[in-house]
Amino acid sequence: MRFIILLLLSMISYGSFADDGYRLWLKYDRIQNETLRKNYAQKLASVSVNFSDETAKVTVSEIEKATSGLLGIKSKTLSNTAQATLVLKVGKIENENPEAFEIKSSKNQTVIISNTSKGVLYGVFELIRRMQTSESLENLKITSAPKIQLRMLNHWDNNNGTIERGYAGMSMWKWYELPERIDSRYIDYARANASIGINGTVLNNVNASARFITPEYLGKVKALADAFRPYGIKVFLSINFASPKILGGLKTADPLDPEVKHWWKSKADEVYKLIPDFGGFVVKANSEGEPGPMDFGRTHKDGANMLAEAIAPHNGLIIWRAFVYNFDPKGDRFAAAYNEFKRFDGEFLPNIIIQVKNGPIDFQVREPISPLFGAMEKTPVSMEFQLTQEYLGWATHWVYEGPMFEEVLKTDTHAKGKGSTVAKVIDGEVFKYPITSMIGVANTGSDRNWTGHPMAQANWYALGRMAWNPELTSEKIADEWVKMTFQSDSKSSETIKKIMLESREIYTNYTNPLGVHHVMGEGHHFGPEPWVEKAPRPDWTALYYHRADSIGIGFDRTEKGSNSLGQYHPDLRSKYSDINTIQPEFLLWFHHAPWTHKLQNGKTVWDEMVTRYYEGVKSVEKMQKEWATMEGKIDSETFENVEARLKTQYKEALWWRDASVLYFQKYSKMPVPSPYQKSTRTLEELKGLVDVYHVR
Ligand code: BDP
Repeated sequence: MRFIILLLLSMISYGSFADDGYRLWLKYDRIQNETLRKNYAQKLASVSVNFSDETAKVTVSEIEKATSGLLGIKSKTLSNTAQATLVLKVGKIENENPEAFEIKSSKNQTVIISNTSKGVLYGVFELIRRMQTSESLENLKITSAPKIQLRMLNHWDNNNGTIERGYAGMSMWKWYELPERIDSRYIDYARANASIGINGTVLNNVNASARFITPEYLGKVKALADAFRPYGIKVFLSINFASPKILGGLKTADPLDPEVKHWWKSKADEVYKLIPDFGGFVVKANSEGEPGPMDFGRTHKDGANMLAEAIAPHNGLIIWRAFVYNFDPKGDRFAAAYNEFKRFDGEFLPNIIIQVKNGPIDFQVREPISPLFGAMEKTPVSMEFQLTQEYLGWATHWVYEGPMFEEVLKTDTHAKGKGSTVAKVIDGEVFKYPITSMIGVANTGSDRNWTGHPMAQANWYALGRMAWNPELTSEKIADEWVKMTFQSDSKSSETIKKIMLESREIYTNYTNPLGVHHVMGEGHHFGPEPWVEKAPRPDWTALYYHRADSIGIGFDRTEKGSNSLGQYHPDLRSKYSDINTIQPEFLLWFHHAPWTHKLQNGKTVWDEMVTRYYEGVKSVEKMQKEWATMEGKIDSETFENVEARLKTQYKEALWWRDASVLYFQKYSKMPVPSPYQKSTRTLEELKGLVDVYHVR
């Protein structure tokens, strides 16, 4: 008996409840504060809905889930609008954006109204978020409209169930079960996306198998499109440019060939016959070995325009990726995308958007912005961020990407004078783009908690929130996410938020200090391999980027070097061009700095680099200590999961630090400054760790 009482008592504390993370930020556990709960319960006691499409059903079902979970009540559905405490209404509102909504509340009634049912669904999620984050529902007068039209995830999923650069299990799409079986996970995926305003999903890898547009697969894609539609989510597919050859048996895939054009037109017709609201095609062409128009002596413009023409009668979109770089021994990969696309500005058809990775190289933990933002005045460019942590420690490093997104979005391109931030370029304000989009390369997989590292859910959340409003701060987003995900006491929430906000800089310090970049393991992209000097292509080595020698380190992109800096507007360029005034975080992106060069804090480049590597590792220890205080404050399963991953992160941070310092020391020939101690491991030992960790 005594044992049972003790057991029950211990279960009352948060710590004994296991939570597998499946519910993401839509946790809906009972709100502990009774006054608040009662107040909300009054406001959600009854609901009336004036529309009856499939979105209405899922909207009401979401309210039911939230109220029964958060409040412990079952809202009554009333047909009498005057009596309902919550009114959901499709009707005309001032803001013409079809996804905009208003929430207005008086003492006895809260009204959520939008031009479309989808907008109402977004409004409902906003209301639920307010309850989850303990905000008042009194006297609301909210109008919210997304600043970016297309807010999407791109899954790099293959038809065989693997995920390119996926670290959370296998693909969620069970192609072999589709179209007959709709896994309930698809619905929860759609709910989660809708809750943060994501309205598009690219189902497959940009390195695309042509199979996805065969009749067999299109039937499966249709089943997913049907499942997502009530949640306002459109599906897109990545296509293989050589499909007319691979599937159609044509001799060529030349975009100017009449038969090829015809093939794509009928393919587009076939797709839209099945899925009338299909979003469009994403194309990775002539990049990293993928086929493209250049295989036939044509250009990106020719390829994109041909497809755009094929899909235009159906209002489809071509999302053409700017991630292209051909190795030029005298060139600089940094400059490749700009060189390829800037010259065609204004020559792309109106249903084309050029999708640009945030930085000029490839999803490094810190990159300056791609010079294409601010350069394309007549062709819309969109933002591609990477949620899956390919270069950010896979699933064992805790990196909240919000601050990185924010840093990029706030960067001023100066394209149309001061204040032409990347956010304002991609939301269309600066150049009046007719189409706008932000995409995140998804970090989801079949793992029960979706993202492998429980904290990586926050990156998915942040992408959606920032795509809705690119001016939201990463701090505000972290605050929401923590409150919704953990429903923890305020002190614990603050601790988690603090770790999140520091985590990206910490990772940067022990992996890529002062703007070192592309020094990760070759091919698999895990752990340090600054010593890679040979690879299938020189611009896949680390040496190409860090250029360490007896004099110094870093890539000179000033006029004296590759002059890639010249691709920025002069006012942005001047932020980076002077080695004495550049922000140290970007130093080695733009300068080959002598090891002995003094930074503004008086330290040499070498000493500062080493300091950052060592302080980075120390910060992981601090993260561990701070996390330890969460024991018993949040559910035990998440607590233990993160605790264990932090141990691995610490081990790997030490690896990064020691390998990098020992390797670069071969060039600097300078001692590890006190109080830091030189590693007792040898460089050879550290090089071998990649096999110990089984990552290749
Ligand atoms: C690189 C990845 C590669 C992707 C490529 C892309 O290593 O797997 O296919 O990006 O974005 O970073 O196309």
